[in-house]
Amino acid sequence: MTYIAKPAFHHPGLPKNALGYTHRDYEGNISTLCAGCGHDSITAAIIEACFQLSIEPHRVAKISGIGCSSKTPDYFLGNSHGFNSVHGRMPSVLTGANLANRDLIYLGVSGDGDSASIGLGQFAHAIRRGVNMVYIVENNGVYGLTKGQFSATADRGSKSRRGLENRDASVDLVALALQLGASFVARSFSGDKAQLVPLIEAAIEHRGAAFIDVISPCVAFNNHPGSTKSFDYVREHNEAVNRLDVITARAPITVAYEPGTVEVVEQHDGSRLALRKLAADYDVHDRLAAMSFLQHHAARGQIVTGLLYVEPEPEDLHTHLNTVDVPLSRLTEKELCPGSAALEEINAGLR
Ligand SMILES: Cc1ncc(C[n+]2csc(CCOP(=O)(O)OP(=O)(O)O)c2C)c(N)n1
Ligand code: SF4
Ligand SMILES: [Mg+2]
Repeated sequence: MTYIAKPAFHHPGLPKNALGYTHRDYEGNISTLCAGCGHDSITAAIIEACFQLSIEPHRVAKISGIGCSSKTPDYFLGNSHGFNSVHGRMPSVLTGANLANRDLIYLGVSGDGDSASIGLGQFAHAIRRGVNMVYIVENNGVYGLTKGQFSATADRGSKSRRGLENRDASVDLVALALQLGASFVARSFSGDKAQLVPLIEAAIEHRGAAFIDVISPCVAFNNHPGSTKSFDYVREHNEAVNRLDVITARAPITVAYEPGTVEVVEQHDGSRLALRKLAADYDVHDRLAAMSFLQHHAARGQIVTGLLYVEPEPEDLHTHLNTVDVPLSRLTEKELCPGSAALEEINAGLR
């Protein structure tokens, strides 16, 4: 973590959002990552998405594990709640926080080592439980922080900086998220801000388990020929299936579309996702087709990006558990201790 705070002053002419905040109000401390690291671009995309959505910073909880990627919450939303947890344990900490206070927006930030190796079980259970969150993996195919060992998402046959070949099969977190029942699944690239920002906005608006795998090149250890997570490789093999515009319930529709050029997905909170299709045959509501589409393209070395699957009416963990609408953290003694008569009735029902 860095403690180099950014100076608070800014140009008086900076654009403001609906809350009167500038981008500066969504920034954090100065990044200590390597110059050019893909993770810094994801930080910038998160700042832009929160600015665009006019989110009140105190309504966000950012939770991460350990790694260069997991350090990044220090570099955005400096006025939000934050918890830098233990390696691979972000999902369970986030699940617990979400259960205690359902009113916050949960932003889980993790790495491919953090989520696909030590934290794979944690990743699986948070997704299958439908925790209402935005789960971002900053995927560079290596353990950046510990000097570039292959991670579990490194593709078979890809090469390390020193020429060593990875012989193991790779874990595809997008395929897993689809299989585990995530209600919003996307893949993007840190070098494509125009694609990434609306995906993050849509994931924040989504009321269920939203997963975004962002290929994020590590310029220090995995940006060479032979790597399949380098800037050049991803640019050459990127197959975007759609482009997204997010129209929130709060903002008026300002974009005019030709009929038939977009599919508008209505979400239950009133927001709309306008999808401009790039692959004509791609259906974002067909989980099985998405899985097979991904596998077919991966076999040809292509990286499919965009919004890959979405459920417009998702259910989350609180629905599954039938919890009360009020955050548990705000329940008073009166609600928590309904008295001995109520206890007697429960006991009688168990006899
Ligand atoms: C329990 C535990 N085991 C191992 C480590 C050492 N360690 C720190 S970060 C890391 C991997 C980080 O990789 P990733 O999540 O991909 O993040 P990146 O640095 O690539 O962004 C490891 C193995 C640790 N901190 N804690
Ligand atoms: S080691 Fe890699 S992942 Fe870590 S800050 Fe440097 S470029 Fe980024
Ligand atoms: Mg990594």
